[in-house]
Amino acid sequence: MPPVTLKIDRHGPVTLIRLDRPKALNALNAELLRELAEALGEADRDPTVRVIVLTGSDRAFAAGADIREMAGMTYPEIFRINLYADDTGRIRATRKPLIAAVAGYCLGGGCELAMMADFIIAADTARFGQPEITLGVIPGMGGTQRLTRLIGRAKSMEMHLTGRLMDAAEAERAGLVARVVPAAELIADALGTAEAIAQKSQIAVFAAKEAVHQADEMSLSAGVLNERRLFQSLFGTEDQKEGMNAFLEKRPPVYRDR
Ligand code: DAK
Repeated sequence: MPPVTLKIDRHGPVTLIRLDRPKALNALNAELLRELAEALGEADRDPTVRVIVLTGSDRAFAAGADIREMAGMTYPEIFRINLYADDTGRIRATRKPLIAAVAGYCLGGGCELAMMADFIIAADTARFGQPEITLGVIPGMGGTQRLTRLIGRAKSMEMHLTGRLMDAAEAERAGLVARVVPAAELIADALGTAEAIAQKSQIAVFAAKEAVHQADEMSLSAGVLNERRLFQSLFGTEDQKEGMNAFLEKRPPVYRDR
């Protein structure tokens, strides 16, 4: 069954997934998160896909989790069904590089979803926030943790306590996004970035992604040791020989993911 909340296109080695609930500004409901987890799992399993770009519309990447879906739930119910937890775990476990290309509103669960990607490229129209406090709740998909790690405690705390939004320029200064581009160029820029990653050795790409994410989980010394072991392990690949020999021979490398 094709997804009803997503639009999925292929651009060579890149899968472009668009959140597609326009009437609700792409609010994330259980169906969307399940379909997204499945689409990312399929892209991960497909050997012809090398990088994934996740985007929304010009108006909203996603304006949060679906307030309509949650509003009437009780604590026993939301606890028992563990709402959204399995699917966000599957989304977070995506092994291939995942770029969030964000335009317009990127709020609440939408901001949390964007932060689950490996990095964010923002249009100059993007607005980020964790406004859950204005609804009498707090984030529940990692917002208090990931935003704090990305932009530091002072700014994260201010955003969580006031619910204020941050524009793209501030998000770039604060370290939430890798780059800001004109809105009209967002998808082309994200696809170009994805294409550049797709040309690299996939083994080195997996190692780099794993090592960077470990920075959130490990002490500095354990993280540096882990990085060194990953670095050393890459000398067991043909791609390391190809990459270094190609440099010395002044030619572009041809990686075979071996
Ligand atoms: N949920 C449901 N519908 C939404 C929505 C949302 N988050 N955001 C917008 N919509 C709907 C609006 O209700 C409206 O629908 P109709 O009235 O036309 O039927 C339509 O999208 C267009 O929105 P507006 O008419 O409001 O458009 P405006 O341009 O005037 O305003 C806005 C845009 C983004 C400023 C405004 O829509 C807004 O403030 N939206 C809510 C933003 C928000 O508070 N987001 C945080 C949601 S709470 C969990 C983990 C995490 C979470 C929950 C559970 N578990 C682990 C269980 C996360 C929670 C959240 O994200």
